Amino acid sequence: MSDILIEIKNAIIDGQNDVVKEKVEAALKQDLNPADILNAGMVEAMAEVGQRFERGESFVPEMLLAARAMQSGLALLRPSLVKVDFKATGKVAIGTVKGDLHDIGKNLVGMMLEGAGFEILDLGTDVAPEKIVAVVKDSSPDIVALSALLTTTMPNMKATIEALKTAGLRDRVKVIVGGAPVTEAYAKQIGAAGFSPNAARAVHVAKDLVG
Ligand code: B12
Repeated sequence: MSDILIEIKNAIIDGQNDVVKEKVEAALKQDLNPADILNAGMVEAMAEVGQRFERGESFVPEMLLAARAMQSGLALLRPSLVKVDFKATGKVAIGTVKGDLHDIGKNLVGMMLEGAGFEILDLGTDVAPEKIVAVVKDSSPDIVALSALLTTTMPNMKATIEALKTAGLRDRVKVIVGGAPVTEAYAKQIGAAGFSPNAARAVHVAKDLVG
């Protein structure tokens, strides 16, 4: 892995906002592939931060600083990731489920879908099933994309699908799900139309559903 990617990864882990910005800018100037900067540098860093948290070597403040540094880097990568290819059309309402505040993965999926030509309605984090029902009624998205990073909030994906059923809207929209603890098997079990373990594949899943 190139030195600059290692530097980006370490700066995110250490929550060094300014260093991340400087290094991501430098990497882009060196014409490094934005997908490599994202995956090898940035996403890897968040995985490492999670492992340290799990081992009791770092705590919520460190995760927050790393998340802030990650978001700064992502903002700089955004223009390269969102070069719109107008082939796909469709509207995606995306949000992190109720009780869950993790939004980095959701934002990335939103950016990649936007880059693939989808119109994105970003509902933010901690989105209750009733809110999704209201959005499907009022804005008629083709796809609802739900993110969850906690095993305790994953059941709110199921609750959202149930709420859509109860409101008689289940057939009007395709629900796709993702997030670190979510699996293909879980997606099937709750009746979701699609799942992806990452943002790049989420684009293919979404395109297949509207195609
Ligand atoms: C950063 C972080 C935080 C930050 C979040 C900041 C933010 N703005 O998002 C803060 C500090 C707020 C935080 C808080 C907490 N966190 Co936290 N956090 C993380 C961490 C380190 C990184 C998450 C991340 O951004 N990953 C990078 C992104 C790019 O990856 P991703 O989210 O998985 O997304 C990718 C895919 O999953 C997929 N995807 C994601 N969403 C979607 C949606 C769709 C539709 C599709 C198709 C695909 C898809 O595509 C994405 C891009 O490739 C993870 C560790 C980890 N390994 O996940 C822990 C982690 C998720 N957190 C954890 C915990 C326990 C907590 C807290 C409960 C801690 C506490 N005691 O307070 C709180 C809960 C707060 C809440 N109510 O939500 C645990 C969860 C354990 C579990 N099994 O439930 C983890 C796994 C850490 C650990 N190893 O223990 N956290």
